Amino acid sequence: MSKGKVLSFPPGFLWGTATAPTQVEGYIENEWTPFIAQDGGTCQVSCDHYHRYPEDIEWMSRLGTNAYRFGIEWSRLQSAPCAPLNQPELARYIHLLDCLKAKDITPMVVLHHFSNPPWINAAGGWTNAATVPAFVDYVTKLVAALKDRVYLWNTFNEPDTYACVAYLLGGFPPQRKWQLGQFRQVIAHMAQAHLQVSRLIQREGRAGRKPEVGIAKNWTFFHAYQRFSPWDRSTAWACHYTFNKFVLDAFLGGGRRQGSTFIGLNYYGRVRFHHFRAMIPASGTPVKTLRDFGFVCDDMVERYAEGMGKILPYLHQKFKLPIYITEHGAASDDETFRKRDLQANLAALHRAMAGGVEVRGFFYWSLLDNFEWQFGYTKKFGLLGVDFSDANLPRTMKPLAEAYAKICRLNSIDI
Ligand code: GCO
Repeated sequence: MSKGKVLSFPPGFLWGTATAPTQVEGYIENEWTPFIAQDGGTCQVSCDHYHRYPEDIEWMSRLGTNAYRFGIEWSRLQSAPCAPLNQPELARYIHLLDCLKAKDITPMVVLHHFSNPPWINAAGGWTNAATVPAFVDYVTKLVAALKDRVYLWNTFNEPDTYACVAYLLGGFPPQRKWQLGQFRQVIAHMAQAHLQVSRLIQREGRAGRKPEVGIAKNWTFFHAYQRFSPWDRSTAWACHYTFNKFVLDAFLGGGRRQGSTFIGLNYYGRVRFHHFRAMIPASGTPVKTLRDFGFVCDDMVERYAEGMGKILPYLHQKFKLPIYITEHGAASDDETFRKRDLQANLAALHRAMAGGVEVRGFFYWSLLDNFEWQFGYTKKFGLLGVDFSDANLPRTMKPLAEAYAKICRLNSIDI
């Protein structure tokens, strides 16, 4: 129920949407191409954003967004280590950037979002130290080609999620389990690559304004379901240590902070542990069971809007860098629930900003219903629905999209 209060955001605040190449483009040759998700789906066509980005940009404009966070797929641009960039593929991304510009939509380019060229995977992916110079070579060429059009660069999307799900939980290719050493190697190599390319971007990049660069860190709160259970508490602590603390230190600890001009925060909610079990739908506990425990969840994790109000001041005080919410969203068929979730999270965001945290933009995950990795097409995060049963993949506005369009247009929320 609205209390009739309006919370305004500062002029120039970026209101955007976010996607990732493997999740929306289709016609991609990377480790996900042969991967069959739990629902039998593959990323092979997905939303066909590869061909249909002009139409999708029209939708963004209709939504009133002024920013778009999307990935550039390395496997399209280089066929071998240090190869020159594939010119037709580069031209397609340049055209996409020009279409955005024509609609006054600011691009934020993601350089790595859970996928690698096949020749990188064949050589051990990010467990191999040689991937670092290969990535630096790629980014050097890409930045030279795009620097007049792009000033916002996001190097790695959720390195913690990638390394964890690929090397500890076995959900992403190469589907390894409990390889803690490899998990740490991947993080260490990505952190080295981040430092090298972010120095390069800060030195080289120019798009009429100073380049900005940072990672997107997925922050999840890990809590014990029973506050006094030593088992639940130690599991929660171990997850917090491994996925939040260790990863933030690797990328931003000590002098490494200078490598970033911002922090990208992907924030969805929390995971509580009960008898060593993660009490979230994404780990297989049904939403209905969780409801009986009194949890409020979307189809993935527990919602925890107050966490948005906690993590922002924490990151601000610790790193003194501006923040972009590079992802927030909810997967559900219940649009009323999604609207409430968005409103609660934006209200917490607004409070944090009023308390002095500099947040420059918010990107809703996601523009489109899409290929949600190991879960396939069952998790509906889109502002726009996509009918995957129709070969034409028609897009339609969901009620949440109307609500988000109003927020973008007015640069404010009603609570
Ligand atoms: C991630 C990614 C996105 C997901 C989104 C919803 O967090 O895994 O950045 O690719 O689709 O977060 O789970």
